Amino acid sequence: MELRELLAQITEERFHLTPEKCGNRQLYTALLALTQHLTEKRPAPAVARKLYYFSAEFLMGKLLDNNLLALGIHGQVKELLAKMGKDLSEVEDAEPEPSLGNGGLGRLAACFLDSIAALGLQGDGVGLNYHYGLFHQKFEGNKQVETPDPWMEDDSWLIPTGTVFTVPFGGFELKAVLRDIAIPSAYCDRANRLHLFDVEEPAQPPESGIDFDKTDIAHQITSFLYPDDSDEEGRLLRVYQQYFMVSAGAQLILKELEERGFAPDELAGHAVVQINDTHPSMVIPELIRLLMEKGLSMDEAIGQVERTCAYTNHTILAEALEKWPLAFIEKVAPQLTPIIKELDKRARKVSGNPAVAILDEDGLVHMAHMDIHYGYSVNGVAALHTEILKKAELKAFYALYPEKFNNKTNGVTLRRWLEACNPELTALIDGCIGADWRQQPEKLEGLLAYGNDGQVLGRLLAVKQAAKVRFCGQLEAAQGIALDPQSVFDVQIKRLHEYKRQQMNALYVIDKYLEIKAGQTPERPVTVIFGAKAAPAYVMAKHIIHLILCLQRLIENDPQVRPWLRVAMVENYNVTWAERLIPAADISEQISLASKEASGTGNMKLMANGAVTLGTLDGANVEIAELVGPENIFTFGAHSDRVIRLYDAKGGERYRALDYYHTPKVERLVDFLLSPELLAVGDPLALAALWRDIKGKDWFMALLDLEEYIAVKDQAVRQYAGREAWARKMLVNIAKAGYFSSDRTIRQYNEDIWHLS
Ligand code: 26V
Repeated sequence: MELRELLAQITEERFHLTPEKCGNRQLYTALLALTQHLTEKRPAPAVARKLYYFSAEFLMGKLLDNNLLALGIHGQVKELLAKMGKDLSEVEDAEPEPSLGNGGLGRLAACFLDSIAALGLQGDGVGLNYHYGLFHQKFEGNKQVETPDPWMEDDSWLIPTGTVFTVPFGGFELKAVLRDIAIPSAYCDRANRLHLFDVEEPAQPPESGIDFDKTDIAHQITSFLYPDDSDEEGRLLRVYQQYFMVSAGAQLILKELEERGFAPDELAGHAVVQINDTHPSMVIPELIRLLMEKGLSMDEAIGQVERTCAYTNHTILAEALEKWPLAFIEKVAPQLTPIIKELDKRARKVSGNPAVAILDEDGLVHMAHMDIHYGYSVNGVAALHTEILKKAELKAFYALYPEKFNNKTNGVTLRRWLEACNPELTALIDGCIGADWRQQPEKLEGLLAYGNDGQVLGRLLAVKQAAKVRFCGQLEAAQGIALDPQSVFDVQIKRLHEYKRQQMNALYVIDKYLEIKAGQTPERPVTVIFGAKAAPAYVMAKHIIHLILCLQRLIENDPQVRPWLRVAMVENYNVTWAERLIPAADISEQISLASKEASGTGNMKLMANGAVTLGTLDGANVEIAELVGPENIFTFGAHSDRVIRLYDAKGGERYRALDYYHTPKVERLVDFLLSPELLAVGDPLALAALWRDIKGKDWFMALLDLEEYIAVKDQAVRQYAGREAWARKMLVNIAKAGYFSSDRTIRQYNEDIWHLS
């Protein structure tokens, strides 16, 4: 049937209307149904070994646009709607964004599902169906306020499966109901699935805010992603969530193994489990338990599982490496405690070093340690990150199991992060080098031939300018802030965390503010744009948001400064906002304290859209710098080895914030937090707490790199004025972004770890 007829049939059945008479919302649900119908017919890829990608987060973003592209009908649908006087992008505005993730780890999982399907590999995601997501962010009184983010509607991408598993908790059981989201392949007539587990009777959203009864496990377990863990009830709830996810997921794996005609002792030959950070680590003891229930001995069960599971580390921040009290696991899933004790006993036979034990003397279970002993692969997510794991954080493990360690530098799907979010740039690229780069992203390097082509460089600048103008319209409609599209768009979009150093960027803003007040204007007007959510219990992160919003307010009210310097913080930053903002960015802020950012993936998306990186030599920035060369990136700051030495208690040189504070420039910038101007718009207690912390502690060393950061950023803004030379930098960045396609990353996972076909 023709698309037009199919659409007409759906709108007639649902609304008794022709598509022409439908509103955008009705058209959205009709196109959702049409897409689901076409995807349903696609079989899963058939290969010997099937991947299960376990993750607490899948930050999928809206799916209509992506799925229309994958089905190859995006152009047709757009045209069809245009003939009816409708605009596909307005129809897409009606789609809610699934709120199933927090940051890079969750978005990486979504890019990976897209690439796994694109490459025709058989691999499904396994996670939880959170009803109210992380949270919806609002700004009130220059502060972040959290509310639930209910994204599920009657018409949604979730497909009921009828599959239900029983998850046995200490003292009670819960049914885990499975719903799927289809992941159609962009290049073959196949589809994979994201499996999301839910309870039978989910709770209603909280009346106000995001507080709820954290002891009501039966109804609340799938309410929120990362419920507040600042109290014991919250931490227990996280363990309940994790066990719910992995027990149901492990049961699914064994059910599918049986359906495919294999015996439990053939698990490792036919399934691989990728453990995305430590949230799913209990899948290891749970699979062992279930295999023993099916008749395997402990030795056999462990043997299968250690050839099935592989672990990816996404962070070296000590506070983010999960350690759960064994007593929590005893309460949540008592059937796992004897298995974990046995795993610990066996690990202690491999090494007597207490640093690699699973259970420590405080009764804490080190989840990553369990993954490393009982998985066959351990990978970091950028070259530098993997080296730091081997040399520092996981040194003792690397000595034990050098063959398990490998690097898989992250990537992003250029289908969403270039083709879909920036059709104008895509058209320009296609016009220069053809369309082959979609499946062979390294072919983007063909753009390098246009480095001296004034016409192409001019068009590149025009495409960027148009994206900036478009973004200004979107921001004004949402938040009533009208930005100047002629200014330099300096963009920092990522989770709010002290190690990412949004506070250092705020200190740059203060520096420019004071200069302009003193009559010294920058080469070009600059707009510093932020997007970030702070974890609800992370007090210092919330203070930093407060500082940024106060600076935004202060400058908006100042007619002397406003023409030269603006600050804009996007409310409820999410995938949809990223898709609007990334095409519009001139400068990509990647300024984490060297050694702390495992990889970063926003850095990759921004370079692919022609933003020039201003960054430290951290995470994947190192690889970006090597690829684009020193003329096409602005780097600054202490190197990772020095930073690691500064943290080392035994080292000679220790970092003391006060030493860096006591320079005439830095002191003035930091003390501005307590200036009458800022106190007039801000909360004195919050600003004073932040001031005290930066001056007296500054754990992530913003002051260490501050002066060099300001100098290099000034230089970037000056260079921006030389438009053609800047356009050449943009071009080189786009040309070199092919390496950061997640298709490349997934090929490497498959070749080195998964061996799916
Ligand atoms: C952190 C937090 C912070 C407080 C709220 C709860 C919570 C839960 C998990 C985590 C760990 C976050 C791990 C993570 O997102 N890592 C990021 O992974 C990206 C993909 O590999 C990588 O690009 C980023 O550098 C890394 O920070």
